[in-house]
Amino acid sequence: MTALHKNLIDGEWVGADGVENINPSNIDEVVGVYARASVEQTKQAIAAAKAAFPAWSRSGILERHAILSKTSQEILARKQELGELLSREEGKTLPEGIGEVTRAAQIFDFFAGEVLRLAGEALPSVRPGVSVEITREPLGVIGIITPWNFPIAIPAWKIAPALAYGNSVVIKPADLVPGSTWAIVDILVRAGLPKGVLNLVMGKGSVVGQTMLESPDIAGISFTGSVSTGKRVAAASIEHGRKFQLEMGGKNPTVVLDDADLKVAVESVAQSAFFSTGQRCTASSRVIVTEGIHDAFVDALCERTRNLRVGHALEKDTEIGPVVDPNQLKQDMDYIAIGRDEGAELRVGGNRVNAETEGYFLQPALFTGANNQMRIAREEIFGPVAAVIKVKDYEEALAVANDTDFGLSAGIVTTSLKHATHFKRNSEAGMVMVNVPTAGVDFHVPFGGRKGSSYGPREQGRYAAEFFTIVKTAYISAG
Ligand code: UN1
Repeated sequence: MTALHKNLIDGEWVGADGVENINPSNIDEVVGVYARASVEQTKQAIAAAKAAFPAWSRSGILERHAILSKTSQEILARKQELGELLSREEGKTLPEGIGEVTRAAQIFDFFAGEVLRLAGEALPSVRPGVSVEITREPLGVIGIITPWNFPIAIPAWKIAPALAYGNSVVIKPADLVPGSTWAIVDILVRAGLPKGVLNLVMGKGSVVGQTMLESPDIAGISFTGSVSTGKRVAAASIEHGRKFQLEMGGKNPTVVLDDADLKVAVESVAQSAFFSTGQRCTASSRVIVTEGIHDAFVDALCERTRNLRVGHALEKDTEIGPVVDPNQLKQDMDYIAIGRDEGAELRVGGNRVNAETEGYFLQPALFTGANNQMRIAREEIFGPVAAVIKVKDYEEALAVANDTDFGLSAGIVTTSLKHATHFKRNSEAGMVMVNVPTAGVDFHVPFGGRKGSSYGPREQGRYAAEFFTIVKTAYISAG
């Protein structure tokens, strides 16, 4: 019997039954059984967070620092075990799983430090004898809704700043991958978090998420997920006059210019397009290549793609783990068929792969001869599928790169300082990558996009304060 992992509501672990969390590398393997919260339980969690907020918002900075720091240390000490759990529930390879767990530890460490650096501004008023103080205060109850593709890093980069700045939290992890979030909630509680400050409500978006959206007691929602759900978060939040922050899709370009170092270009594109099974909103799915390097680059990228080892996430030689579930696999396969119908040439992959265990294995698919009007170049697929688009020169490459509804991350591979500098300034993306992959970001600097990719303040680094706090301006006279 697999033990039931329960929800955490007002300091109590609650739940009588749950659903199985299945390993996409081996669908016969149950990773664990996880409770699903009801509407009533979600309401109780929100009420608990509301009740816990006044005391927590006034807690000492040393208490908050110590809890976040201890959490970071335990996550790091258990990175092998938690990395395996993550790889088993989500399907990314073990090195990617351990890397993501390490990132979560670093994020808690960063925000443990930020607690000690909370500061405001003091300045003179225009009125003699009066001074002005500008401080940041916590918002209240933060609702956190996270996606399945980064089961520990994204919960960490929302929970850590929320708590550091003195907010209480209700978190709903993705129904597909509750295990990693359950583990960090357990660690935070044992690190000394007072009851009610952090509440975990695993379960379905239509039940748990919807109850959160409808609650007048949630002061801010931080969401990462699909564009369609993001729009619902926005509409419901405006209704309640609440703050919201959305990270949604991407259709990230990588531009490869004639003067690129071929090896850097191939590695950068293979990594951006296919690693983590392409299941990153920062993945690059449009590869925009100028004509002078096009054929040599395509030959080298085809070779690299063909040789990518797809298999069980925990196997030593695996480079690309399985797709997360049957729905996502169907979406990937549908888009591969759409690409062919649209007239792009499927040069490598796109077929299901067998392994010793039954899982959702897919050989990364590379299209060439695509154009930017095709659906495979406009819609987010969220799988290991990329399309090469041939262009004449840098100017056309930049125009094609920017011709998209999204604007999260954009890469360029070039040895030209002139073009790199121009691209950095003129790309309509929130993050620009010069000679580095579009995916795989640092934990201490702002993360976020433009256009249809994001809404609201940036996440991560010191910029996280923009969302998780509210500014107060005080005028003080000695009287
Ligand atoms: C990364 O590329 O390192 O869901 C992070 C996503 C992003 C996170 C990407 N929010 O893919």
